[in-house]
Amino acid sequence: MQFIDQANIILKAGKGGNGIVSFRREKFVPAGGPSGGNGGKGGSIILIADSNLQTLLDFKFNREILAKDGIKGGPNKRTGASGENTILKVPCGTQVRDIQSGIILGDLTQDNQRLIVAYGGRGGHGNAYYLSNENRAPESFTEGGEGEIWEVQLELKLLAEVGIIGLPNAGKSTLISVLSSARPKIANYPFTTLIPNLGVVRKSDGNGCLFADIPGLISGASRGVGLGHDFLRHIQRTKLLIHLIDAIADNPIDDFEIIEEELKKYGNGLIDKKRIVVLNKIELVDEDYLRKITKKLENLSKKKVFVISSSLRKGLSVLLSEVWKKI
Ligand SMILES: Nc1nc2c(ncn2[C@@H]2O[C@H](COP(=O)(O)OP(=O)(O)OP(=O)(O)O)[C@@H](O)[C@H]2O)c(=O)[nH]1
Ligand SMILES: [Mg+2]
Repeated sequence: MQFIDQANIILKAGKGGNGIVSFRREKFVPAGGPSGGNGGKGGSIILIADSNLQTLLDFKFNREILAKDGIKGGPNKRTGASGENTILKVPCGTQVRDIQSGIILGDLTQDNQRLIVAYGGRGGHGNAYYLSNENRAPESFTEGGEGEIWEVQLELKLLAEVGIIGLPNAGKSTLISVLSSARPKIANYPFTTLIPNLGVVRKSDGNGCLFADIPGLISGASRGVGLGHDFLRHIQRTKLLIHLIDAIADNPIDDFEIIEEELKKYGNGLIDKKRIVVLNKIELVDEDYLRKITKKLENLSKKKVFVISSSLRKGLSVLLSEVWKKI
């Protein structure tokens, strides 16, 4: 499945129903008064966040969304029925932006949070509304108002608190699979993962914390090379990054610097995110070498470097306690 995290849609709210002109015609009442009713309101378009949804896929093929028009007024001062509202479910974390002005109309982060985007038109007045002492038989009425039309961009930003980043094949998917119940594909070649995987990691108090395995970061990602640029956007909302480095890479120090450089170049404050630097696959290198690169990385990053083996599940609890401390 393709990972859709942006969709442009047009929302057209319903038109209000027209008011009508009519006069009472009753037996024994020679000149009935005006009785034209008002039109009903047009339906609005309302977005609701739903925590069961993960993507904006539903909107890819459904670009124009309508709400029902209000019904025109009836005789005997009957108001027409309002048009039904259209309710659109979106994943939690969807931001709604007006394309024309660029203004953010709302940010749907909580389950069930609602945002009325396009308001339905008001109903028109029937001639009964215009009855006055000066005019006992008004023939005026108004048409229903047009519904609002908004062209909006929906953008889903993952709401993971912790992002796992690193070059392809560093072991990001393996790490999320041993920490959570996520079961992403794992293989010994780069670009196995094409969309971010999410997994809930349990703390000792039982509360969950959402981790994301962010794939596709390579040199040039911040300029749009590869898939990584799309995913750098997701990183913006994480509180903490785990920067995973493959200890058996040709040059783990260069690998570290490549990712750091992309964070810096992307801007948007990514380089200031809290980070934990982690060397993975440590059972495959000898201790002297491990000590040497750990030291180099610590000097370079000015942070304590954690060493783990995801496959052997070594060093994970020490790493997690550091994560909980940092968020
Ligand atoms: N020996 C060893 N192998 C590991 C360890 N962690 C991951 N691997 C292996 O490294 C390879 C890549 O792991 P993935 O988890 O797919 O790596 P990734 O970072 O998700 O890679 P992409 O999705 O391509 O970006 C797989 O063959 C894993 O089995 C580890 O701690 N020790
Ligand atoms: Mg992967």
